[in-house]
Amino acid sequence: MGEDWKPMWKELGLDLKAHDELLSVLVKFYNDIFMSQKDRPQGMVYFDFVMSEVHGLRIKELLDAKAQGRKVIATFCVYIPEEIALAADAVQVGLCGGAEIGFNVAEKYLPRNTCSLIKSFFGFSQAKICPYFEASDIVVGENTCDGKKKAYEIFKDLRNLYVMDLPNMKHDLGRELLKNEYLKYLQMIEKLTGKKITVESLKKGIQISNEKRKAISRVMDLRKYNPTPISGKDGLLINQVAFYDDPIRFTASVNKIADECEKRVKEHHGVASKETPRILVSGCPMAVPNWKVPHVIETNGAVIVGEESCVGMRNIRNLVSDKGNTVDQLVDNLVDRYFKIDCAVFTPNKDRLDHIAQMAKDLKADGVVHYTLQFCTPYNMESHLVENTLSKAGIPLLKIETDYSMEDMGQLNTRVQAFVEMIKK
Ligand code: BJ8
Repeated sequence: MGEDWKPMWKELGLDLKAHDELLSVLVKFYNDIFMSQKDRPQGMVYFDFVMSEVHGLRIKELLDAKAQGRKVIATFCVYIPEEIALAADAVQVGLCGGAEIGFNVAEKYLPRNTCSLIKSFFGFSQAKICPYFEASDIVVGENTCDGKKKAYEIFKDLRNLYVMDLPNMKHDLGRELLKNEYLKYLQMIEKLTGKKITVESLKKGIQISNEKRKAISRVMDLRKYNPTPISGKDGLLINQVAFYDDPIRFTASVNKIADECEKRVKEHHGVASKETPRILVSGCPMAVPNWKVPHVIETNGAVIVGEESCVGMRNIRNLVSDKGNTVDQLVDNLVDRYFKIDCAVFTPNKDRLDHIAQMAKDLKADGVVHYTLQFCTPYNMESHLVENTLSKAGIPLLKIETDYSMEDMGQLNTRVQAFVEMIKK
């Protein structure tokens, strides 16, 4: 980090000692995992910079935005439409939740057998080490898995929290529920920001979010080529940064890297040889700095060519139409897109099974690694159906159930190594 951000962190009320420890671990982790990669696209320099300033310059930007009267909305789920925040000139950010930090504090509130993602968001906030949290005006939760749902009940006493209800089934009543929830949410955001959302402002929000999705999709689509122009770790990083960065600046940077990757594809310039086994990773979201499994895969002789995840394809698939003359029509368009998200909390969830098989085919994956967090019932249960689907399609699968600790690294390395050997051409 270029500047001394300590006064800013102090003002935000962070625990400076614990935060310093976190940063020193993260910097080492980042250097080992990302900077050790060879032949990365030049454009990744931007993402390295964003990550180096993720608790510095970006937080300063959020505080500057607040000083200008804008609000900061912190979210945990890709069902919360950024378009609405943008329409009210607010800033939407995803919250930290990818490291085994503050678990001792989190376990004072939550059972030990809670998934790492939930424990991590609790831990980060309660241990006072997440500046995004401290900078936010409101935290928006959602009624998805039981773990999150019940955790928010505890969390509401600790924070300014808004919880959105979500349907569990994709029928007409479910769609109606989602639309009502989005309309209610829109009103809440108007009240919070003091800004009226108009047809024009919502269209602008839709366009900004669509451009972001289109840019990420350009890069992700190029990974189908062999050799693939970008590593899985860098692909994941782009998907992760999407939740923190300014959307317009982010989109421009991603488009630049897409141009570079297109050129690489034309020149057959890849990050791994053509013979390298190609893997699609599917399952639970991987929030920053959860890079464990991708690192294990890519240091065991394979390359990741796609992420079937909310920090991946689920966040960018399908655009929102900006056609409509009323806010209500535009909210309908939002529902059209978001209702298609194939999160495992929905039942039945055949779309996700089809998407995994289709992605594996489109990206020419030699195998799929299904990644779940321990105690994540929706994704763990659904992995059985994923296995059946992929087995019918003749696509090899490795199921990994893990957490944020490093205790199973030895076992993971052995299992991934054996899987990579098996799928070698
Ligand atoms: S749309 S995946 S972001 S809910 S890993 S907390 S499911 S027990 S994160 Fe998610 Fe929205 Fe769905 Fe995506 Fe629960 Fe599982 Fe933990 Fe999870």
